[in-house]
Amino acid sequence: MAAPDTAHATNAHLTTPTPLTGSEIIWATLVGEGVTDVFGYPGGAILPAYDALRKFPIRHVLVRHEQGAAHMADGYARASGKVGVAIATSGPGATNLVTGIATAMLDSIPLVCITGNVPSKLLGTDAFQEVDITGVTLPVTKHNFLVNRTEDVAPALRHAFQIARSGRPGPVLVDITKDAQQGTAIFDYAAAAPRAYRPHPMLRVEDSGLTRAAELIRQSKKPIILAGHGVTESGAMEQVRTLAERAEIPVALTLLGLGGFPASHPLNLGMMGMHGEAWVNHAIQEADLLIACGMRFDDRVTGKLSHYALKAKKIHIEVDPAEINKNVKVDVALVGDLREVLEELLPRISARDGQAWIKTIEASKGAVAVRDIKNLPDSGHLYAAHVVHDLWRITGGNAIVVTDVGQHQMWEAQYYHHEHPRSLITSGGLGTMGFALPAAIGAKFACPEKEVWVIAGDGGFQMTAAELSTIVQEKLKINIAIINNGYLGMVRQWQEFFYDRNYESTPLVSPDFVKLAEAHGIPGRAVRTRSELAAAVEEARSVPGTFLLNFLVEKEDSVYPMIPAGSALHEMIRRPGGNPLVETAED
Ligand SMILES: Cc1cc2nc3c(=O)[nH]c(=O)nc-3n(C[C@H](O)[C@H](O)[C@H](O)COP(=O)(O)OP(=O)(O)OC[C@H]3O[C@@H](n4cnc5c(N)ncnc54)[C@H](O)[C@@H]3O)c2cc1C
Ligand SMILES: Cc1ncc(C[n+]2csc(CCOP(=O)(O)OP(=O)(O)O)c2C)c(N)n1
Ligand SMILES: [Mg+2]
Repeated sequence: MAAPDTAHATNAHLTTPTPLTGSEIIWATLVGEGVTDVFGYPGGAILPAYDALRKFPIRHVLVRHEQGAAHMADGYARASGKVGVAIATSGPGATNLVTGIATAMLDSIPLVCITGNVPSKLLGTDAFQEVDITGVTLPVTKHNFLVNRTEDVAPALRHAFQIARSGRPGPVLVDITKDAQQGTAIFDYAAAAPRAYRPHPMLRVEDSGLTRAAELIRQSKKPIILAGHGVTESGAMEQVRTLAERAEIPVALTLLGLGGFPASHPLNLGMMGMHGEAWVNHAIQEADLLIACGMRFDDRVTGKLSHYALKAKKIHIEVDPAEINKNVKVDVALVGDLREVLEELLPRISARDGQAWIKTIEASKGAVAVRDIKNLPDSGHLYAAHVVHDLWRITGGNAIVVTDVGQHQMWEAQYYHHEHPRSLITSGGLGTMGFALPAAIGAKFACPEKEVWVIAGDGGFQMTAAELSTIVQEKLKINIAIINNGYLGMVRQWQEFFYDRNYESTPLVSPDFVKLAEAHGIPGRAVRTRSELAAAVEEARSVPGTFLLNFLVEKEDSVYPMIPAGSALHEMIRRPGGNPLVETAED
C-alpha cells in the first residue's frame, strides 16, 4: 500500500486518528512527546524511519559513531531536564549504543533509544545485522521493548517516554522491526497513551516518618545534608536550601550533586567522597545525623562501609525504594520525590542554631583551606588546577562544563565552583571515557544560548574525537579544553600509589590536537604556561565557532586528597608537603 501523503500535518496527526506507516508513527509520536532534536546514524533496518523523517518537524543530528548519539542524547537530557533521543540501525549500530545507554542508566538519565531490527520473520535466524538488542541491553535499561507490529509502535513509544521520565529516570530502548516500520496502521495518539503512572506502592511518606525525621533534625548537634543528583532531578534546589538555612545545616555534595546547591553559599561545604574535601569527609565521620537527599551512597562516596559515619543517625529521602538500606542502613526512609517529601517535611522544621558545629568544621579546614592559588610563583609549569581555576574565574562560573573521566574530571569538581543546577555534566557512575565531546554537543543543542566548555583528558578525548566533524557539520560553538598530561593520568596515579610506580600502558602518544582540530576546520592553540592561559581562554570565547585549547600540563601531578578504594572515609592520602599546589583554592 502506498504511503499516505502526510507531509507536515503533524498536529492533525495528534488530534485525528489517521492511517500512517510505522515509520511515520515513530516521528509523529516523538512530535507528540515534545521531541525537537534527535541524534542518530542510519542503516538498512532503520531506513524506512529515516525516509519518513523529512515530513516531521524534528532536527536529526548525524553523529560519527552511535556511542556519540547516546552521549549526545544524554548530554541533551542532563542540560535540559527533558528526555534525550538516540536512533540507530540494527546489529552494530545498536551495539554501539550500549556504552552510552549504560552511562545513562548508572546516572539515572532519561533516554529513549530507538533501533531498527530485521524483519520480524527473520528474528532469531542470525539474519544480516541481526542482534538481540533487547537481550543485550536488558541489564542496562530501565525497560526495553521489541516491537514487531505497526499498531504497537505508538503505544510502545509513548510508554517508553513515560518510563524514562517517571520516578527514578532512566534509559529505555525501543527496537522496531523493519516490517513494523513499513506496515500501516491507524495512528491514534490519544488512544496510545499508557495508563497513568502509578508510583511504587512503597512510595508513600508516612506521617510518622516525617515526624521522626523532624525530631532527629531537632535533636541533632552535628547534622549534615548530603545533597545528590536527585536534588536537580526533582527540582528541589529551593527546598534543600530552605531546609539548610532554616535549621543551619551544612551541605555536602556528591559529584553529581554539584550545582544543586550554590557553591558560594556559606553553608556549602564542597564535595564529599574519594576526591572530596578533607574537611567534608572528616565532618561526615564526626556527624551525628546525615540527611541524604537524592543520593545513593555510592562506594566513591562512602569508602569502607563498615567504617562509614558510625556516629550518625541517617535519614534517606529517595525516590527508588531499591536504594533504601542497599549500601547504608538508615534510621528513617522517606521514599518519594525529594521535592514533594521536603515540602511535607519543611513545615515541621523550626529554626535551630547550628553555629557551634559549623565553626567546628571551619576550624578543621585549617591549613588545607589555603586559598592562594593565584599567588603561587609561576614555576613555568602549568597545573591542571590552574587551568580549571582560571576557566572558572574567566567564565564567571556561568558556563556549562562537560567533563570526561579521569584526573581532569576531579580537578574540575574541585576547582570549578558550580552555582547552578545542570551546569556540570559528567559521567559519574559508569565513568565513561569519551563522554565529554558528544555530551557537550547534546548540551549545546539543549541550551544554544549557553557557553559550553568541554574539559577532557588526552586519553578520553581520543575515544570520541570523530565527533569534531559533527560539530563542524552542525556549525556549533563549543570551547574545548584538553588537559594534556601525556598519560592516562588517573590510572597512572593508581599505579604510582598502589602499583609501585609501574607505569604499564599509561604513557600516551597523542596526535597534535591543534592540527587535528585544524584538519576539521576548527582553530586551536597550545598553551604551555600559566601566563598564556587567560588570553588563550579569551580567544576561544571570542571566536564565533568552536575553538580547541591544548593545555600541556604537568605530567605526573595527582589528585589529592584521595581515599584508597576500600579504605575508610577519613583515611585520606594527602598531597605531600613541599608541593606548591594547595588542595583547594580560589581567588
Ligand atoms: C574517577 C571518578 C571519581 C569519582 N569520585 C567521586 C567522589 O570523590 N565523590 C563523589 O561524590 N562522587 C565521585 N564519583 C562519582 C560516583 O561514582 C557517583 O556517580 C556519584 O557519587 C553519585 O552521586 P549521586 O548519588 O548524587 O547520583 P546518582 O548516582 O545519580 O543517584 C541519584 C539518586 O537520587 C535518586 N533520585 C533521582 N530522582 C529523584 C527524585 N526526584 N527524588 C528523590 N530521589 C531521586 C535516584 O534514585 C538515585 O538513588 C567519581 C566518579 C569517577 C568516574
Ligand atoms: C571507556 C573507559 N575505559 C577505561 C577507563 C578507565 N580509566 C579511568 S580514568 C582513565 C584515564 C583517563 O586518561 P585521560 O583521558 O588522559 O584523563 P586524565 O586522567 O589524564 O586526566 C582510564 C583509562 C574508563 N573510565 N573508561
Ligand atoms: Mg591524560
